[in-house]
Amino acid sequence: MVHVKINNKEIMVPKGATILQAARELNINIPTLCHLDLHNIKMVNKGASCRVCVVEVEGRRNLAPACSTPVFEGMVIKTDSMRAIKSRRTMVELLISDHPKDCLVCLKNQDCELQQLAADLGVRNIRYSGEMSTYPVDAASKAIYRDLSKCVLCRRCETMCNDVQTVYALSGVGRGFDTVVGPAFNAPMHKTVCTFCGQCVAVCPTGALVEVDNVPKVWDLLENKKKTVVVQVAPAVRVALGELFGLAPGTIVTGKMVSALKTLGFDFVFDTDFAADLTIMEEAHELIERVTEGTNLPILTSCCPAWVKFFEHQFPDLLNIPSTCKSPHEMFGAVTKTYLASKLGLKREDMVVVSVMPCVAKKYEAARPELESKGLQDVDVVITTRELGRMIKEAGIDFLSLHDEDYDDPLGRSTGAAVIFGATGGVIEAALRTAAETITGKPLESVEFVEVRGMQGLREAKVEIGELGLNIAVAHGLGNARKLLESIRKGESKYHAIEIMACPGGCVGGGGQPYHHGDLEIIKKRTRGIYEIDRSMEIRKSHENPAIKEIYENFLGEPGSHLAHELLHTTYFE
Ligand code: HC1
Ligand code: SF4
Repeated sequence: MVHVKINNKEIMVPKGATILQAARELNINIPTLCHLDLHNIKMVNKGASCRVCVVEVEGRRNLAPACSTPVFEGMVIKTDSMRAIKSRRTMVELLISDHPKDCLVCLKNQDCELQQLAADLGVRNIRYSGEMSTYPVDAASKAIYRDLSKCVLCRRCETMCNDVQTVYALSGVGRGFDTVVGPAFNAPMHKTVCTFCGQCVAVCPTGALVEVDNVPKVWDLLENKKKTVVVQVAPAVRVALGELFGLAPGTIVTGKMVSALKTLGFDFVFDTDFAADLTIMEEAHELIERVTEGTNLPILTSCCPAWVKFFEHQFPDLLNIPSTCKSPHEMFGAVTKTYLASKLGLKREDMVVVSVMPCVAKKYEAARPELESKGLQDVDVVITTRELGRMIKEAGIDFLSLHDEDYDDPLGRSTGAAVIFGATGGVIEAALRTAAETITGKPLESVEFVEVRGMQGLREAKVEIGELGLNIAVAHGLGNARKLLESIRKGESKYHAIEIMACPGGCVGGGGQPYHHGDLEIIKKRTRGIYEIDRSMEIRKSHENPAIKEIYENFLGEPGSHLAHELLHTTYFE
C-alpha cells in the first residue's frame, strides 16, 4: 500500500493503483472521456488518448493523465487547480473543433459523454478552427450506423470488440490526422466479421456508433391503415425501459410498456415471451433427442443473432451442433403470419411484425433471407429499447402516469421460464425445466436451477435428471464463447448443452438497452428484475403455458413435427 494526498485528503491505496482509482476511492470526481474500466468483463480501455483527466502532481512540471499515472508513496495531487481545469477545457474544445456540432439532431443527444463534458467543464466557445475530418458515413448495414466525423479516437469500441468479444473487427487505420478506428481497409461493417452485437455502440461515448434508427419506419407503418401492425416485446426490455423515464434500473414496467404500445397505435401487443416458451418446446425436444442418440453434442443455444454470426464466421466446421431453432422473436413472426393470420382471418401479406428488442443484432437477423415463412419475412422491423423510449417521448406520452395494461391474447401469454431468457443462463434453465419433466414424467420439486445463474463469464454445472447427468455450460460475452468453442473443436469438451449470449449479462446488457455509461451494476439490477418477474408468475414452465398447448394441439402437432421444422427451425451458412 502507498500513502497519497489528493486535494488535501489522505488515503492509502494499493501499489500500482492509478491516480484516478485513488481519487475515486475518495469520491473525488476527475472527468474522463477515453477511459473506461469494466474490469469485471475484462474491458479496461487505457489508451490515455484524450488527456481530459489531467491533474497536477507536486514536483512535476507537466500535468499528468490520472487514468494512466500510477501513484507513488507520498504523492501529492491536486485535481481541481485552475491549470488542470483550463487544460481539460482546452482538450474538449480541441475535440469539439473537429466535431460536427449537430448535437440537436444527433441520435446521441443527451446521452453523449462529450456533450456532457462540455457542459460540465463550462465550455462556452470554441477558440480553434481549421481543417475538419470529413468521412462518408457507413449506413450500409441493417444494424449499426457509423459516422466517423463524430469519432473522438477513444478506442473504447476497439477494446470492447477485441478484448471482450474477440471479434477483431475494429482497429486503428491510417496515421496522424487521418487516423480512424474501423474495420481493416475501412470496409463497410456489413462486409466484415462484425457480429452486430452492438457492444461497441454500448461503450461509444459519442454519436460515432449508433443503432440504425428504425423509428421513422414504424411511424409510417402505424399510419398505414391497410396494414395490421403487430408488436412483440423481448423479455429484457421490461426491466430497462423505465430507465429512460427516470426509474431505477430493474424496475418492472411491463404493464406501462404495454399501455404505451397500445397508445402508440399498434393493432396487437404481444409478448416475445410466448415465443420463448415455444422455443423451449422445440429446443428441449432437440436436446433430449440428441442426448438420447449421443449425436451432435454439445447442443448450443441459437437465440442470440450476434452469437450465430460469430460461430458462422469463426467456427464454420462446427455448424452441426447449434440448435436449429430460430430465435424466439423470429418464431413469433413465423406463427403470427401463419397461425394467427388464419385464426383471426387476416390477410397475411397485410400483416407487419415489429419487434422491440434490447439488441442491435436483431435488426440484422430480421433481414436474413432464410428467416421467412411461406414467402414472407418473419419479422419486418426491429427497434431497440432506446428507440421505443424515443417513440414514447415523441408521442408525448406521460409514461410514468400510464395505468398497467395486459398483453393481447393468445400470443401474449407466457411463463416464468420465458422471461428468464433475458438474463444469462436463463435459456438453459428454461430448457432444463421442460426437459427434466419430459424425461422423468414427474413434476420438479424446485423449478429454479440456481447453479446455472450468475454473472461469471463462463460457468458450468452438472444437473441430475433422473438417471441422467447433464453437463451444462453457460457463457456470456463472445470471448468466453470462443474458449468453449475452441475446446469443442479440440475434442476436449465434456458438455451436453451450452447456452451462449453475445452480450455481457445476456440480453439485459444488450447493445440496444439504455446506455449504462460504464456502470455494470445496472445490468445486475435488471437481472434481479427478470428473476423477480419469474418468481411472480403463476406458471413457470414453458410446457404448461395454455397458449403453447393450444398452438401444438390446433396447428403445429408435436414439437419437432414437419410443420414445426418448416416454420420454427433454420439453417446456418459457412
Ligand atoms: Fe433476447 Fe430472445 S432472450 S435473444 O436475449 O431468445 O434480444 O430479451 O428477445 O428472440 O425471448 C434479445 C431478450 C429476446 C429472442 C427471447
Ligand atoms: Fe465488434 Fe460487436 Fe461492434 Fe461488431 S458490433 S464491431 S462485433 S463490438
